[in-house]
Amino acid sequence: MIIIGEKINGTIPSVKKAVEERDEDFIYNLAVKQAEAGADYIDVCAGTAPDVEVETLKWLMDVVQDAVDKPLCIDSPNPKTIEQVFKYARRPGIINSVSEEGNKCEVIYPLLKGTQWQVIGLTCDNNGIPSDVQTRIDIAKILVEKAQKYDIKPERIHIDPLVIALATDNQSMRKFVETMTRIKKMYPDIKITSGLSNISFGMPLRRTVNQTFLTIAVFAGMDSAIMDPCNREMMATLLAAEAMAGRDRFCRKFSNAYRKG
Ligand code: THG
Repeated sequence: MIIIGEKINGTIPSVKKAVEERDEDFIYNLAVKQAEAGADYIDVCAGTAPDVEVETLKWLMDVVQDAVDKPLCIDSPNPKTIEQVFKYARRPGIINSVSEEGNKCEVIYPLLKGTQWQVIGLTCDNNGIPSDVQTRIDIAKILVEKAQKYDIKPERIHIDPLVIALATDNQSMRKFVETMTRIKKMYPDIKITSGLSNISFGMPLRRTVNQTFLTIAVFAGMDSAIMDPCNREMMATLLAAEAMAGRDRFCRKFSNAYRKG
């Protein structure tokens, strides 16, 4: 599993405060802790108003890159922001994200041409998140076909099928799995990613629901996860699910992580 550490996100109150106070130690520690816990990429999201987003994101990127060697996952809904901060990344990472909303692909894809950067593609467009599987697949197809024009191969693309809360649509998990399965059949080298907490909005016992989501998603073949690697229960669930999915020979990773003594 490719782990994208989600904790440096300005929508989390403690992070928002640290960002406003330019508390370098706080952000530095979040980066180090996530890297030590197993993050492969460190997501950075300013979560601020667009007028200060570039400045904020540049600061976050500098602090994280001084702290750890892990590549960044640059998280912004504004393609113009990503375009402006892109040059401050010291190594190729992941752009989070493009979609069929507005002109995102047209702004982002040219930046990635001829690089090793990867990109997350959300299956939504100007009409929002489709509730049906077929429209999501159609959007994923457009995102991949547009990418091909810039020599961005499917192996550099993570499709995020955008899980809808189970409390809103009781078929949401089934739709997620079907979307993932069909996209992977079309593009065997593509990666499927997701956040882990969207499924449980509006439900009690959210942690349990999120862990169950992860278990099923891993078993169904999810390749990357935007998650909190410092959440020990979630990480244990991940390793157990990978073992059950046949992705951990001799349960070695699981045993090495949790065997006593
Ligand atoms: N898809 C893509 N990008 C995304 C998301 C997605 N970026 C943002 C978001 N969803 C993923 N990031 C977060 C970050 C923090 C939390 C949830 C999603 C969060 N954190 C709590 C905290 O830190 O206080 C609790 C963490 C925990 O207990 O596990 O809720 O879906 N492409």
